This record gives sequence, C-alpha cells and structure tokens, in this order.
Amino acid sequence: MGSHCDDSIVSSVKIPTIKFTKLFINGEFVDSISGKTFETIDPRTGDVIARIAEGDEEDIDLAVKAARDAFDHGPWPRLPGSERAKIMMKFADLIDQNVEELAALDTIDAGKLFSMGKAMDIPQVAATLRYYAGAADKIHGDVLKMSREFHAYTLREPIGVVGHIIPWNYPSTLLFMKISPALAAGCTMVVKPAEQTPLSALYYAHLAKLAGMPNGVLNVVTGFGPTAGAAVSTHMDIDAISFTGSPEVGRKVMKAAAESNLKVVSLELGGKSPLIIFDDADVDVAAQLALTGILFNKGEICVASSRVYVQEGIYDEVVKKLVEKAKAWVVGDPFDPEVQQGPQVDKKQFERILSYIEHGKREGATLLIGGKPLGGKGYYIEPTIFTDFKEEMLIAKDEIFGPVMALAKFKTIEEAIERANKSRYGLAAGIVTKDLNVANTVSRSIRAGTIWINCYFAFDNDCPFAGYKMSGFGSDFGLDALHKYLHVKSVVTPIYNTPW
Ligand code: TXE
Repeated sequence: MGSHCDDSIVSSVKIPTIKFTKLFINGEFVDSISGKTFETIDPRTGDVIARIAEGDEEDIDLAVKAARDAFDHGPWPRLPGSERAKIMMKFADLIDQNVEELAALDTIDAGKLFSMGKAMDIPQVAATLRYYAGAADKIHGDVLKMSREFHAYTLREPIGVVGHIIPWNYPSTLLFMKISPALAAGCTMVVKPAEQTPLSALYYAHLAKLAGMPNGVLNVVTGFGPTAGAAVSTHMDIDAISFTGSPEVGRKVMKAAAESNLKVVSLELGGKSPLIIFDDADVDVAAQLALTGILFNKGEICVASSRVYVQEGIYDEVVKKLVEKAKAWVVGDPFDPEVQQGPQVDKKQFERILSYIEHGKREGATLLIGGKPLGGKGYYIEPTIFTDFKEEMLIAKDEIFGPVMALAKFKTIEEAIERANKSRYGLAAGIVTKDLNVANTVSRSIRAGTIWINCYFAFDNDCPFAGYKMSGFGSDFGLDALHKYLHVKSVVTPIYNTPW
C-alpha cells in the first residue's frame, strides 16, 4: 500500500490563517449569545485548528428573525431575477479569486485533497452559483386553459425562509448545491454547517457580503446538531428545510418539521450504491472505476460504489487488478499532490469505520486487503476490500462512509439486478458493459436516482440528483432543485364580468 503517512505532516502549501470564527447573522459576524465556542480539529493530526462560535437555539432564532425580515421587507425576493443574478455572479467571481484559500480550509477541516479542492470542488461551487444565477430571471408560471369561462395563470413565488443543514464530507459543494437555487428563487436562509467543518461556510458568508448580498439573506450559524440543527428543524418561522446527512437524523428532521409548522422537507440521506461489472468489460477500466468509486474522497461520499458485483467470467482477473491498484494507492497528507487519499474527517468517523471492518471479519466476509489504520497520528485508514459478502451482512447493509469495498461474484443479469436492489438505499448505481441492451435493461431495473454507465461520479449542475427509498427525496442540482424553493400559486379571474 503506498503510504505517505508519517508523524511530520510536510506541506508545501501555506496553511491559511483562520479569519472567520464567529456566527454570521444579518450581515455581521457576531459571538454566540451564550459566548460558548467549540474546537474544530485538523484530521491530519488531531490538533485544534481554531475555536468557533457555538450557536444554539437562541442564535438560530436571531438568524431566523433576520432572514424573515429580509424576506418580508427586504429587497432580495422583490428584485428582478436579473439583479439577484448580478450579485450571485459577483459572489462566484470572488470565490474564483480565493480558490486556494477556500480549498485549503476544506483540506485542514475535512482532510480533503487540496489538489482536488483547487481543481474541482471550489471552481465547481462558483459554477453552481452561475448556473442558478442564469435561471434567476427565467422563473415564471403558465397560462392555463380552464374548463369554464375563466382565465387563469400560475405564479412561482419564493418559498420563504429556508433552513439548510449541511454535512462535513463536501463542505463547499453541498453548501452551494443548497444555497444557490434558494438564492436564485429569492429565498432568504439560515445555514447550519457541520460542526466538523465550519471554516469555509464562514468564509463564504464574508464573500457574499463583499458581493453585495443584502443583510439577512444568508445567515450562517455554526454549532452542533442536537442544539443548533434541531432548532432549525423545529423553528416555527422556517418555511422549508433541506437536509443532507444520516438517515437517523433525517428522520428526526422530518418528525420535527411535522410536529412544528409542517415545513416543507427535502432529505438526502446517503447510499450503499452497487457497481455491476459484466463479463464483456475491459478489466483494467472496470477495476479502476470500482476502486476510485469507493476510495474517492476516502469513501466519504454518499454515492460511493461500496458494493461491487463482478460477473464470474472476469471475477478473478478483476480481483487481481483491484489488489494491484489498491497496493499502489497513496494515502497521506492531503496537501501532498501525489496523495490520493487523506484522513477520515474525525475520530468518531475513523472509529466507526474500523468497527465496521471488525464486523465484516466477524460476519464471515473475507478480508482481501487493508483493514487497518495507517500512520502514527491523524485518522488514516488503509484501502480495504472484503470479498464474499452477503446483502444481509452489516458491511453490505449500512453506509460505512469510508474506504471499504464489499465485493461479490454473480452469474446472470437477473441475479445482479436482484442483489443490487437488495438495499434500503437507492441513491446511485454503476454499470460497466459494452452491451447496450444490458446497460438499458439494468438502468431501468435498478431503483436508484442516478445511474452511471461506463463512468462514475459524473455530476453536473444540470443533472438532478435525488434518492429513491431511504436515500431520501427532493432533488439537488438541476432546475428541479430550483422548484424545490418555489411555491406555485394559481390566479383565476372570470373572462366575462358576470357573477358565477
Ligand atoms: O451525520 P449527521 P454524522 C452518513 C454517513 C456517516 C453517518 C454519520 O454514513 O457515517 O451519516 O455521520 C446535523 N437535528 N452521512 O453523524 O449527524 C449535524 O450537525 C438537526 C451521509 O456526521 O446526520 C450536521 O450538520 N440536525 C451524508 C448534519 O446534521 C442535526 C453526509 C449531518 O450530521 C441533528 C453525512 C439534529 N438532531 C453523513 N443532529 C450524505 N448523505 O452525504 C445532527 N445534525
């Protein structure tokens, strides 16, 4: 296994000074009302990076009041879409001008590869803002032909104050996946970033202000889930909530929404995505897709190809290639450009993954490679592959969210489809084959929101991303996500001025 893990983290990149550590409410950085702070930790070393303001219910309430006032009385929802777009475009330009610093913040906070952040995550969030800015002046309803003598049309209006609860695995991407369509729609919002990764969200708040975003439109309250997060989901004056995280918390969010003001809910709750490799696949390409599918972002990605099914004709060859490639995979300091996998986000996640690996061994799956922590400090784990898994095993049922693949052999297309669908999740799936009929049949048979044929992780702003089954509901990305933040209103008037 290629490892660049040692006790001294060598970095050629300048670690940014942490400039923003306070809550961002109504256009100002402020301390939490309680005065409390919490530590944000560098997963490369386990050391404290900075202390961040710890918001709770009172701070969320203050932020919601600011967002409500900005929605009810401020310019944002009333501006022509093209004017909102100008501010969003300026915001995107400022992100482009600060790519290195933003990428470095996500690297020290989440252990993400700096090279990937710089080339992909951060430029992509600017692109997401621009995509939705382009849609801001194209929000309109329809003219309806009613069956009686009435004229009717629909209006699409912003849904109101939105609460966004963000996880830690893609602190930038997931933030902009949620706030960009909501901003374009004319909503105002309160963001609760994950407690593990608060740094970049506060930096983005500063850039939004520089771009001319009116006060109260975008508020960021850092803090913990059971306090600040729960206060978002129970708040009586938040109109809609968009959540990405675990199914356990998704359930709590939905329950809190039901028991408070029945706010509109959308949930993205992860997956256990199957990748099916057929006999006609190129072995090298297939093995590369499978390995990258699970190790990308150290497996902390909701669409990771965590269950891989290989047809019996090429199974042995694929296994051989996977082992070769996994041995050459480089784990280490995410600032090192040669490194392919950084540390897991925190101690809790690190221990959770190792405990799943122990489960896998106890459940009778065969540990083909990996399975151990790496390095003296920090939260590094070896690329790990289990073979001979059954869908009933915990390692095949639960989302491990780490570099752990479960591999199995199958005979027929029917068997592959049946096993792939044997999951409570339905977020994504991959198919590797040259046979168009096989690709089409499997695509239509798998109950998942995204199907990748001969590729993986091919996301785009224009491509709706949503789950089936317990992966949640409500699209992120695409124009579908814009509609999530819009109400439709019917306006009806008689054609002839006659009483009815
Ligand atoms: O998630 P949580 P955790 C999955 C993944 C991972 C597991 C646990 O399998 O191993 O979940 O991760 C906020 N009310 N995903 O424990 O707790 C919390 O502060 C309101 C998949 O970190 O769900 C954070 O901002 N909010 C996933 C966010 O919820 C609450 C991404 C996510 O944290 C809350 C992350 C509460 N009671 C984890 N409790 C994906 N779908 O991509 C916590 N939060």
